[in-house]
Amino acid sequence: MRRIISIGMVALAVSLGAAGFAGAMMVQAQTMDPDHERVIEVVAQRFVYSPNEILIKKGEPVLLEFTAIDFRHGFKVPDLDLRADLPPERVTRIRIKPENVGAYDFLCDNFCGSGHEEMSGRIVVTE
Ligand SMILES: [Cu+2]
Repeated sequence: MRRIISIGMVALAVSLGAAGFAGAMMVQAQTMDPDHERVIEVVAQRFVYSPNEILIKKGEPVLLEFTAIDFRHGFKVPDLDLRADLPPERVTRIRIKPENVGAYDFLCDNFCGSGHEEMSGRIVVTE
């Protein structure tokens, strides 16, 4: 009788422990998610951004890391009210977290040569 009770207690302790562990994992996953930025590296050079299409989920925090190869290109997203210079000597970081679904064109707004007008791309935000 005593043995059965003690085995029962162990089983209860083990199941409570497992539940506690699973709970801790879920809490950790939930608390980590909102701050977890996805890093997207973008290279800017005459007269192209690569990638030139950037896919983001609505509400997803993203860190754009720009490396300009050959010129102080610009990065402008008129509809998101964003712009930055991209000096070639360092990485330029821009954080975005788009809250609305849509396609947002971006372009180079520092004149960089005869193909400058073609230097563009778009951010596509999906549900
Ligand atoms: Cu440019």
